[in-house]
Amino acid sequence: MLLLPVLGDQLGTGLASLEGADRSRAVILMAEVMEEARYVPHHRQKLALVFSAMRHFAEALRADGWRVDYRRLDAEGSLGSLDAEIRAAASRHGATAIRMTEAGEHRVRALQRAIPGAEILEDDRFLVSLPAFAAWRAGRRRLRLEEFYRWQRRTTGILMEGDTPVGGQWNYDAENRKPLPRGLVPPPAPRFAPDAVTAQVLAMVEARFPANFGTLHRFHWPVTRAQALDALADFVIHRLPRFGDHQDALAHGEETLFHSLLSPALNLGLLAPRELVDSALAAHAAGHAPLNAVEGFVRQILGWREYVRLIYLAEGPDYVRRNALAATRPLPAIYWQGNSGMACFDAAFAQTRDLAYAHHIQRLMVLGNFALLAGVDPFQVHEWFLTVYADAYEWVEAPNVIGMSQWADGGLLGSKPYAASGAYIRRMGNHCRHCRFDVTAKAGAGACPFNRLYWDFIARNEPHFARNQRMWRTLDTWRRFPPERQQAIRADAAAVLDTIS
Ligand code: FAD
Ligand code: DLZ
Repeated sequence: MLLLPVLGDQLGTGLASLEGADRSRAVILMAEVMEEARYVPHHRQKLALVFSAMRHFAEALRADGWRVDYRRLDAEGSLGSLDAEIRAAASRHGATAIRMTEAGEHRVRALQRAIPGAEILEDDRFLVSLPAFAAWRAGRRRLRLEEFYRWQRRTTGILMEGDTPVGGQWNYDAENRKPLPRGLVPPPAPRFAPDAVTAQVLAMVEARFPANFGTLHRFHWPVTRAQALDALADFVIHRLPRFGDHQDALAHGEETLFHSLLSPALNLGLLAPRELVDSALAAHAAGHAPLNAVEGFVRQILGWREYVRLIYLAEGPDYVRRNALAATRPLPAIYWQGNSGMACFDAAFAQTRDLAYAHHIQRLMVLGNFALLAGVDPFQVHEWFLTVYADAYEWVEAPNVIGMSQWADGGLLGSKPYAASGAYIRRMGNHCRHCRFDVTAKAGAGACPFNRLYWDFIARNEPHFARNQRMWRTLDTWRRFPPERQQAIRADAAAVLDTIS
């Protein structure tokens, strides 16, 4: 008998370990286990999503003729860890072989490798393999998304005409920074009402994880492949056409704008990245979505998503401990309470709590930017982001937090820190009009805290930024401030940091 353990984020039938297996001589093992539920105290919607999607996938496999041994967290005799469940199942079924698809996270990869005799296959649900990346990277002085992305555009031929990019430009970033115009109401994202399986899981999560972060009453995530395909179709029809224009926008009272909300389904394996890319390309070919939208979307999937995963894998398990700016402040309580008084921060917090979702600019330029400016320990920031989102898996979360957002890898992933004052937040949306802090004021109790912290962040990290050409102009501005102004800025930042807990 061949034992085929399938992890909770491997919920697609094209999985390498299932390909070609003889169903009459194989048993699939799926196990809900406390160790996975507790390695961070996941948002309760994340737990419900993973368990519900696992249960639905097990049913789909059975309907497809597979024998599935499904171990529920709330059943008698649950063993607590994936390796204990795999070893017990191997003995229960008299397995003569064990075959698995490699896990996404280093932690679970190590656990898989420790199972004697197990065959571990590369996870080919991604568009670029680690060996291909290693070969491309070899000899390069530095890594940059733009170069990786162009390499992938050339390799795949996606949005290419021969050797030139469709439309003559590699990216349309400059067109993709429009705030939401007054009167434009983004279409609501689809909501998938919980069925009986999900309702049972929601009750289990409510009962067993009462202290975890997040509310459950707005759980509407797709939990099956059919629902995930509906979510994709809905995005392509209703939101993709304006995805590019307002990709970087922030808007008060708008939780999802023109974003796809597909990352939870994609990261579980309910959708494949190529499906997303192809749907966007088809919409463009049919004249339904403009090039700036389609290219912007393709860049997120073919570019960023692949790039961050490969950096995570290549850099190894210690990556999450990098702290290039030597930041040590404990994560402030506002990240758990959402009572900062800053309209942008508290709005991002509230939807994180209620949806287990915030869009990219909220994560990067509000929640991440604040931690960066305040000098929060990047590992604590990493643990928070890994905890609070429905789409959070270390392979994608850690490079975004440690690398992109906190610049804790010293510029391996991104050329300069995503640090900004309140002026950026004001430019990209209308939160500041709803805020009790004054975004036009630079210092003092009533001034926007992003303003009060920005120059202190630059000053604090002067020695690091002196080595970074892209920061020279900013450093130069700081150095031209008269000493008394510099002192006042630093004292004001110290005062705001004292009040943040
Ligand atoms: P859209 O805006 O609709 O984008 C389309 C798709 O592109 C996403 O579904 C996602 O699969 C992909 N994508 C876009 N940007 C990125 C990126 N930077 N890295 C990887 N994939 C990307 N993404 C996660 O999937 N899990 C995480 O835990 C996660 N943590 C993040 C933490 C921080 C601090 C930052 C700055 C970004 C993080 N991201 C994470 C990336 C990005 O913010 C989310 O993928 C995106 O917000 C998901 O929402 P969406 O599906 O509506 O995305
Ligand atoms: C995220 C998660 C959770 C909460 N629970 C389980 C589980 O009980 N069983 C399981 O097989 N997988 C779970 N997962 C997904 C794993 O954590 C995921 O496979 C690893 O993060 C590796 O990427």
